[in-house]
Amino acid sequence: MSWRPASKAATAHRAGRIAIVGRPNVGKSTLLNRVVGSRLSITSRKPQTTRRRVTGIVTRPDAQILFVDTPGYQTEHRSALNRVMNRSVAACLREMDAVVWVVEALKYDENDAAMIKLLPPRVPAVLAVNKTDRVSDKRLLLPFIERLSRHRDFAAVVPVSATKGTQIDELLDALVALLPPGPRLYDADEITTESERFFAAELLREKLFRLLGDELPYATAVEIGRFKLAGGVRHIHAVILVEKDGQKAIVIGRRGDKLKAVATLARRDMERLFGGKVFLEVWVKVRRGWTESETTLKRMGYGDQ
Ligand SMILES: Nc1nc2c(ncn2[C@@H]2O[C@H](COP(=O)(O)OP(=O)(O)OP(=O)(O)O)[C@@H](O)[C@H]2O)c(=O)[nH]1
Ligand SMILES: [Mg+2]
Repeated sequence: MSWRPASKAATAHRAGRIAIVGRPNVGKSTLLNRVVGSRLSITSRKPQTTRRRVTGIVTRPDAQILFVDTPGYQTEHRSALNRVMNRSVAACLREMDAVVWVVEALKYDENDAAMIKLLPPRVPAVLAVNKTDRVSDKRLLLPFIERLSRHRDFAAVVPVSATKGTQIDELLDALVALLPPGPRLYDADEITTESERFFAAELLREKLFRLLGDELPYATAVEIGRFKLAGGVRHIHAVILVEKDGQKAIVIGRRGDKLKAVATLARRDMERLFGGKVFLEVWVKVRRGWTESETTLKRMGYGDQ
């Protein structure tokens, strides 16, 4: 039994799930990393970096939010992989207490339009206008926001900058207000529900997105084989999959230079995230047409989250 002042009793603790959705490249993963305060979700300058949902946990005294970063929703590219990614966004929306729809300041295209149509009317939505640091004349934001607000009755509209951290607390306050009352679902110090295996594969994929040319990242995937913790060291065996022999040669590079750079950068990030030494072995293999076969994608674990 404890006595609490009336004001505190009135603000019940809240908890729930919030999806971060939007077209590719608007900064959804950067936003997830910003709210969680850790680099959980991989990012790059190239669209469609995120392929699977990534959950990050934010714990405040008044609330616990499970943020779910999702693949960018787009309708131009129609491979089996793209279909699976789009389906994953649509499926996840049904399980959410609220959504934050991310757009890029002053940019609105047909993918944004397709995304907003997908938002279920019964799920409350907050509009986050990201990359405001790029807008020198902030007066331009108001007509842009007004235009978007015609599409839907948003619970709140918050201009933010995920890279600079501007207005992030305002965004979190607006989102917490939409959550149902309830206790914490996870311990206060937990930041994710994903496995170390998942992060190992993703960190390698991030380096492929960052170090390879414009097309090749889209033909690559990463699978983790052996993952063993022994004597405080993680021994990780990873395979980079490509679609063609020629692509394999490029990923490996002259005298193995490219592969070495990819593996070194990924290993350093893994060591930082896992807080321990990593011994990483990486191979490159050809799996023909993996982006075009739903059966292969299913076997690879895509789309079954
Ligand atoms: N200037 C600026 N750039 C940003 C901001 N947020 C993200 N970016 C950049 O935008 C690019 C895309 O960011 P991501 O977080 O990977 O975008 P995403 O929406 O997750 O993209 P997909 O996973 O491909 O759908 C990266 O180069 C980020 O650094 C921001 O607030 N300001
Ligand atoms: Mg992303």
